[in-house]
Amino acid sequence: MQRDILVLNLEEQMERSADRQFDKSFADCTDKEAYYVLLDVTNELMRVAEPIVGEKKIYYISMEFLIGKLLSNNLINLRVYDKVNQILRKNGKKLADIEEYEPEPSLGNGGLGRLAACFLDSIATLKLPGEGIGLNYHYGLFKQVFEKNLQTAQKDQWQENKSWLEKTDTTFDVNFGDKKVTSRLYNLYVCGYDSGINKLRLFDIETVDEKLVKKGINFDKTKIEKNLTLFLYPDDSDEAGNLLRIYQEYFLVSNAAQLILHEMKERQYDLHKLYDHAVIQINDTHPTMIIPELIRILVEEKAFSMDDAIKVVSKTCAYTNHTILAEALETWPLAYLEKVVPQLVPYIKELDKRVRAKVKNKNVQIIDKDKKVHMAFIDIHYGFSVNGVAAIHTDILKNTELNDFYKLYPEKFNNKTNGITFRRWLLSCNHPLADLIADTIGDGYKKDATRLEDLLSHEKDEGFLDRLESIKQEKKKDLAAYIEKHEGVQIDPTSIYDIQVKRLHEYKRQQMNALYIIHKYLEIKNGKKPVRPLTFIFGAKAAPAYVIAKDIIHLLLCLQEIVNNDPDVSPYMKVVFVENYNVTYAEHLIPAADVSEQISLASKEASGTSNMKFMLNGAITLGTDDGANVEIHDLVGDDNIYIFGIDSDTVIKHYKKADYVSRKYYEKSPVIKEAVDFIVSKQCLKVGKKENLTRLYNELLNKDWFMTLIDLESYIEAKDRIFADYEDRNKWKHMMLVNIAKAGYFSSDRTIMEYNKDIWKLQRAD
Ligand code: Z15
Repeated sequence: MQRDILVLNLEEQMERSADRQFDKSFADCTDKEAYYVLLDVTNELMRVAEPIVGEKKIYYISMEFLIGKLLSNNLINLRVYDKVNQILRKNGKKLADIEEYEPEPSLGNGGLGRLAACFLDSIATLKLPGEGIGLNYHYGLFKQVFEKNLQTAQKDQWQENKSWLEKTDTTFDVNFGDKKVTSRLYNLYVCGYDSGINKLRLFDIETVDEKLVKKGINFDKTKIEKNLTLFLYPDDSDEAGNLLRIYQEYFLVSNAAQLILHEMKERQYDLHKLYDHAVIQINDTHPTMIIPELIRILVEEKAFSMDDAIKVVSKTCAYTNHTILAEALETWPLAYLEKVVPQLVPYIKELDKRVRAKVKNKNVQIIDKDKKVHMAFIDIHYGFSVNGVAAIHTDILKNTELNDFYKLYPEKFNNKTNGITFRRWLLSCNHPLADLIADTIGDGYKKDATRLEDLLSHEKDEGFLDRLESIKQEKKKDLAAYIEKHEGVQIDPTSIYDIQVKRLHEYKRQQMNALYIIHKYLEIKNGKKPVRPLTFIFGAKAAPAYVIAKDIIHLLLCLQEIVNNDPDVSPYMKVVFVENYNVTYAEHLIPAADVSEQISLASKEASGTSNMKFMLNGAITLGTDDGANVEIHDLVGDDNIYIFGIDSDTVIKHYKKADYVSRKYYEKSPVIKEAVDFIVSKQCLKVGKKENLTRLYNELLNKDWFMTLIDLESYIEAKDRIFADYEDRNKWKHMMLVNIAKAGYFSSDRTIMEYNKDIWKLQRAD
């Protein structure tokens, strides 16, 4: 009721807020002031919305929640988006301009963090009681700045006095081996689409000292009281941690455990039945210490026997694995844990002892012979569910990577193919497309994404197909303007937009895309011009400590300089590496894409999620049969996707036999040789640094751990073919239609329904 009144009087609310905050009428507010007005009234609407409650709750614990800007999304989910836009128009304002002033909370690195954010949206939309538990980093993922064609990192200043965060009175003591800190809880309201409110709980400490930050993102790593929640770790899938990371992880789980047990007490639940009221989803191994921590508290403070504590906790915790890359599976030296969390060590040893008593196989022991603790193994032995994030990924876990565990606990293993929230990745970032779909098949698809298949009956509907094409064209124009504004580079909206955006990692093979660009450049130089201009767009951050990843960025920035400034070539192709790729940038890039680059080495990308976002927005996938690409391929069929390269079985065999020699491919193929050699050519060295380019060249020739060269020729073939097919406009529009129509499966609503059916078993709150 209260909500309805607020919505009815929205305009009045906005006027009042403008008057209170800025002492002027809303129409007189600058766009920045208008943002604070909308923030204020939207927060108010969320405060009065219905909380989602029930007997059992999911706690999604994660070191990362890459939530992105919240204004548009909250307006959509609160069902006031159209109304607000109407009021804005009346006052001579545009939401797009106002949103530019909203800082993006980049509290995650990439896929894993963004997935957590999509899941919160779907959990709330499906009216499942649940919350996210994470950290309130003062600086999110670093801001990327290019200098002399190199990546540099600056701190990301996202927090402002007025924000979506609600400061609470809840504080907890957190004890480390050598110090004690006090936490404070902040709430961020998560509203589902046309449903109720859940919360994201973000913990912080008050003693953080932002002055600790020196040049760029450097700071004193030893002053834990001052730096604990200062920064999000800028590592994605590898290069992780040290002591500070363990302090952060324990800070997270200690707070989570206290919050959960506090809620159980408030509701007077019997802790022996914890699993009837709480299910904890452990997002990668980062929050694994929640298991020994809960066992410790139950034993030491709640008079549980060790047996009972282990039983109850094991029935409460479930683990999601997001990678098979060995370097990303956390193993902490026992000595580190003894320093940071000595109170957990006896429990970890006890868990290890019980495994040793039960199984002989040394490969499944928690503490190995080098006294390293395998965090994933704690999750698998002492959680009730282990899931991978795409069908092929789960198969690899079962049959290869975690096979010894699968043989022990076949019943624990299950697959949950990732998904994305259509509210952000369609309704919010591509309104015209969402409207066209609603005009064509009704808006049932907004709550049941599988209804998108109804579009298939419009495959001969020329009116529809033409509108589809013109919306893509409109989005390509918008992106050209955005890129011109932010990068100072002009691109041609009639060219083909080929886009690869994701973290920079060798396994994702941006270097292969670079080699194609070199190949195309040389072809054009030799007089072979493409029928239509091509625009190659990249966005990616490299972990600051990941040297080769930064070298790949360097190469691409050098290519951008060479290609765009060459008058023989630039009319036919352009390269743009956008600076500081983040969720906001993704929302501009993805709707404008023609070709979606998903070219990881088969078996290495657990799932990928941008592949789904591109597909939903009508881009065609050029990819390997890896991660969720496999499922996209199955859904759209051979005719609506471009698959190339060796398959995952072949890759795994090469690793097993250790028989991949990249130089062989270089020596055999003049095309490959020419492209690789260009990296250290005079032309490249003129705009780039010898050290970086030579290092990358040598890496490709002597190591190439992710097998770029084995796939390069088949990549070139497939990519030339997809560009040629773009000219068959009817065929292309039909492919767009099929991709959009089949994207419904990748709604995170579907993913969450599966988590709930198989793992969480919560009641919907209605
Ligand atoms: C990360 O973003 C992913 C896995 C990790 O182990 C870490 Cl530390 C970060 C990604 C996967 O690389 C990607 O394939 C997957 O789609 C995503 O998690 C969400 O599951």
